[in-house]
Amino acid sequence: MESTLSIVKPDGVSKGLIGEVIKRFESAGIKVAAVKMLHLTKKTAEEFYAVHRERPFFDSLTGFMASGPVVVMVLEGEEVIRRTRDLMGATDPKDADEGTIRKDYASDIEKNIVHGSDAVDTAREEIRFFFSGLEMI
Ligand code: 3AN
Repeated sequence: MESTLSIVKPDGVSKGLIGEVIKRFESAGIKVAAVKMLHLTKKTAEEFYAVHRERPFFDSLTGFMASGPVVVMVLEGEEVIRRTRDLMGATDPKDADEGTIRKDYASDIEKNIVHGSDAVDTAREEIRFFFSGLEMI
């Protein structure tokens, strides 16, 4: 059993897609182990995306992530990291496969609706960033 962190980003929340994103995951047999809504500060978004600190899009990305509420969740299942990312589609919606969340709803590479951890170690760190053990089922 594997765990991952997913975020419905501010564009997903404002477009009314919280339920749709969770439905895509649950319909694939993925379990929601924890979920909450937050409005990140710019500083918290910068801490979360610290690996991208040197990238040219860092300021814009973290500003966007702090622009409205997000829904953060812990997902569980076999190979859930890869499966979640398959359901999300490529980072840039122009490259995303048909039927993926980003292909269907994302407007561009920054406002791409949803986040999913990319590896076991980053998933562990990202889950710990947002959730205490007590908050997980
Ligand atoms: P993913 O979320 O698909 O794992 P990462 O980890 O490479 O993608 O990038 C993290 C986030 O940074 C993306 N979800 C996207 O919002 C943003 N991002 C990545 N590349 C760019 C870019 N070239 N321009 C603007 N934003 C980007």
